Amino acid sequence: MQLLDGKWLAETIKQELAAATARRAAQGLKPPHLAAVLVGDDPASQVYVRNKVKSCEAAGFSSTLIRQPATTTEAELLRIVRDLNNNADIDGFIVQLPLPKHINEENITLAIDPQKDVDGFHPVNFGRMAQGLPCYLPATPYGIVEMLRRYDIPTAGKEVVVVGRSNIVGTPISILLSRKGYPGDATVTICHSRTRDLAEHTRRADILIAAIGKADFITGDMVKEGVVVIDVGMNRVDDPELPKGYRLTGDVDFASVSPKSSYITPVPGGVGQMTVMSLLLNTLKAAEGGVV
Ligand code: L34
Repeated sequence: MQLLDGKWLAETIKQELAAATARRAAQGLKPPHLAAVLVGDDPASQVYVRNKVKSCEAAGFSSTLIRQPATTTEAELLRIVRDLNNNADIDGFIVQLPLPKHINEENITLAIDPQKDVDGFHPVNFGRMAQGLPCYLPATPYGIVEMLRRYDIPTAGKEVVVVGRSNIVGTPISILLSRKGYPGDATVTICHSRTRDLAEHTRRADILIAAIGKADFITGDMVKEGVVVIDVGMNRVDDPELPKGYRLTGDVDFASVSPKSSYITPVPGGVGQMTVMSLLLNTLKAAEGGVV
């Protein structure tokens, strides 16, 4: 079993990004500038956005964090989005999800200028991704393909099983891995809450991608020997013995699955780290003239 070390890869990518920023500076170009909008005080979102801002600093990027109270109205948030669309100094921006229930996430996503949509959530970017056109790839799927690429894990002809069909992970990663070329050319199965006999599918997987949102859901008896496991889960489980009061665990039961796997991502230190780096890679592309 070999760990797919997201933390180490993220450090490597940060150095590459810092070098790119330095090359830009030598040409008299400004650093890439990312803005993030954080509405409310969801504790996990605070951590994720903080990691994004810190990574910007490490890569020499500029960043702007716009914090809004949970009581922000949809109209107010739409105004912030439009201001960011029109702000020539900002290369790309994101609105961290989830949003408070009284705000319609779809309306917000649709209001973002696709050229600045470094999350790749706008239907224009999603559609371009599905057709293999230049686009901003959504951060988590981008992080996963980048991880497969940098660890030289073959995908052509492989059985990939994706568990979960969300718009931001399950659906786009299944499209990316079935597209022509590398990392792609795989035979992809998407499983979800209505799948009959989930384990029958997961046991066939050469590459298993778990994006369900249920702690330790995939167990050792559900995978075959030699499987490559990508754990997208980021679950907080109460643990009063720990200083934080919780521990972080993925959708995969690491203890029973890791002995059977050839490669596996840890949580934390796996896919989450790559998600943050993908956002920065997209922001650099945006600063270089965009892709849409
Ligand atoms: N708009 N909303 C928007 N874009 C995104 O790309 C996201 N996502 C997901 C949630 N909402 C979003 C993220 O940023 C998930 N996500 C994310 C980002 C970073 C990390 C995890 C998920 C991360 O840094 N994970 C660390 C551990 C963090 C901790 O200690 O809690 C890790 O090592 O996995």
